[in-house]
Amino acid sequence: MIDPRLIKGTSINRALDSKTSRRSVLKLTAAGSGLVVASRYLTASVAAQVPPLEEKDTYTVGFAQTGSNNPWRLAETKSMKDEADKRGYTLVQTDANEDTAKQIADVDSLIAQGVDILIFPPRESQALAPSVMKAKAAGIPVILIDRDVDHEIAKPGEDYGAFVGSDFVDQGRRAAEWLAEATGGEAKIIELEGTTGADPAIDRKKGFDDYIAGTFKGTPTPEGAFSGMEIIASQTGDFVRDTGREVMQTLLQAHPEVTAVYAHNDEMAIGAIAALQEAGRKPGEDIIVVSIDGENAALDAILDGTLGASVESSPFFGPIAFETMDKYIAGEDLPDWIKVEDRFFDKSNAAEFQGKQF
Ligand code: GYE
Repeated sequence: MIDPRLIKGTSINRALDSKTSRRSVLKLTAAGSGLVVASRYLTASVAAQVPPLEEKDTYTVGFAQTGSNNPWRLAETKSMKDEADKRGYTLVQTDANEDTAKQIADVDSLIAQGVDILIFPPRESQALAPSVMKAKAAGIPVILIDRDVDHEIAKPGEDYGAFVGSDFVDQGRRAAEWLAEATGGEAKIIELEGTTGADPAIDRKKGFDDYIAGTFKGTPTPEGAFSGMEIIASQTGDFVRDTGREVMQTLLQAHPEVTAVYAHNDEMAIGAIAALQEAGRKPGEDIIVVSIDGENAALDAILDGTLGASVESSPFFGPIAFETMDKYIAGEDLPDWIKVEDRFFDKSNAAEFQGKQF
């Protein structure tokens, strides 16, 4: 089934009188007869559409990063900075130190500074949605990258330009599919979840759990339910290596019968592998581990046999984020979701990518 978010194309000028685009409004303005049109457009329907962004030589882009505590975050920040530098744009960066309240305050301060546009990953999908609405109210366009907000509170195409990111539900499904194959459909699984309330944690859990239960995105899978695969415990490790390790230590004591681990990111998987080894268990042999991200350390772990596979989740958002911004400026129709395609790493190809990731 096609995700409805993909088919529902949206126009950033949606609220303009049917076929009138912002471009034509600007042209009319230039011709000296646009004021009436422009003001009608503002008064009649400003609430239903995202703010326009004028064409300029350079821009100040607000980038509110969630933190810098793992290689994925550092790679994402570098990718944004490199692309901004390449274009001669100013990137105003903030770092929330993985504190949601701080990220909300950071976005407030970027709005107060009057940046031209905000491009950022909302740490939690509900908590950061009001920040998107605040930016809109201040006339500052928003493009979300990497993580999305709750569409009940803020809507792509209406409140923000678009979401640019991976299909997290599908990442979860791919991890489950690999694990089902690797374990012959027999596994007692400990699941280490990402940050509670974060879009990738919610969807990676959904894709994995649903696939094992025999459904995917609400549709029964041809494979059906895997009755021999059981999630014996599922707890957050906050996407952090040390937390993954600590949570694994605790869960291992309560569930020594574990035979598989699904971690929502590589960092937690690496932490879990350390905990298993400290407890005298053999990850890769008596416990099969699968995770998501495709970072260099994960490729190393695949090659040393402790990690089974990692579904890629690319952090390299700079080029695609700024391309999306170009389209936004040009007044092009943007889909609600600009999907990033991800690869898959296991022992068949890990050597080829070793050291080339992040
Ligand atoms: O998997 C993880 C990071 O939001 C997709 O967040 C991202 C996730 C990524 O902390 O490593």
